[in-house]
Amino acid sequence: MRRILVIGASGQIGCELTAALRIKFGNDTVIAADLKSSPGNPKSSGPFLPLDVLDKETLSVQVRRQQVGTIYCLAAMLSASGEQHPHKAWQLNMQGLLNTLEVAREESVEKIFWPSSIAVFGPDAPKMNCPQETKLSPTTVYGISKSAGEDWCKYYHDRFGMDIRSLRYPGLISYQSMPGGGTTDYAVAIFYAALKMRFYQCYLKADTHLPMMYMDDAVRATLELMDAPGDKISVHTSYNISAMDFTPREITVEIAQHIKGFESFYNADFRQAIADSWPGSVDDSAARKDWGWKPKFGLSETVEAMLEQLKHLARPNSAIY
Ligand code: NAD
Ligand code: AKB
Repeated sequence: MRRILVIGASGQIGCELTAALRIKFGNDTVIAADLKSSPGNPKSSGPFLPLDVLDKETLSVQVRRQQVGTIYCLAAMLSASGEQHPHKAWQLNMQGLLNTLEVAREESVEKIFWPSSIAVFGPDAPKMNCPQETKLSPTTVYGISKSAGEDWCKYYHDRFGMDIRSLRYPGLISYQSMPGGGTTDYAVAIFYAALKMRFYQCYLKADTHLPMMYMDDAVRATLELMDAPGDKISVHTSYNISAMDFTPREITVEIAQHIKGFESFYNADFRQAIADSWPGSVDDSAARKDWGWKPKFGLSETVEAMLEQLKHLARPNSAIY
């Protein structure tokens, strides 16, 4: 079997996706690559390659030398950091993808996964149940790079017949590593604040509705999409996928069911405008129809799972029930 290369393997998704791929295909088959290595996770022990996705020559040499047949290209700068460093975000998000696509074409890589985001949608898209096909018009550099990236993926598929698959992830909620510079990061930070301090200072307004997903569902969706027979894939830009959608007020109420007295305070910053430009929920019927997507975690299951995994952070006198 040709090997699997995960670029951006030390990030929020990368560390969990790499672990899941190693369980499925074996440790030595899956090469984790990143600028930096991740803190040791016994499940994710296996080869690590220091790699800059912007260095096309080295990427090319490694894909050939390591006999790579599948690439997961996760390296990117997310929405909030992207607005602080627009040119750096564009360079990493676009050139990183183009290097991956071009090396994959030159080295006959069989399959590529590249994540898009709900950030492809802008204020002109429907706010609720946002359809697969609609006017995108993103207003952030991150969203523009994801929208252009989707078109590049379709171009390489249409022109060169390459097998490239993609999901428009919503905000992802996980406990193994902290999220890196997104607008939806509050939905992770809130658990740490709830357990350690019993209050959370939120940078979004209380009624900001956004689509979200628990990491177990996101990893499973990725593996299921990559396993689907090629003739089931009808979307060659990127699939909408959905699991739950909620506001900061709603997740606060849900967490307070488990942590007595927990409350959030709201002080919106520049990330409010980013969140306001995105839909509150998306329609994932194409993913459900084409390759059988079905989420397992809603808001209450996610809150229970996160609190169970992070309960060691709770203050000794905290009442978690
Ligand atoms: P992250 O910021 O946690 O991880 C990105 C990783 O890429 C980091 O480990 C970083 O060191 C690495 N990286 C940065 N520059 C690199 C370079 N030049 N070469 C190699 N590696 C480099 O991001 P994440 O949350 O894990 O997101 C992964 C992908 O999923 C991104 O493309 C992101 O746009 C997409 N996505 C994430 C979410 C989410 O909520 N986490 C939602 C939608 C889409
Ligand atoms: C972000 O907030 O930037 C990411 C995303 C939804 O793409 N979590």
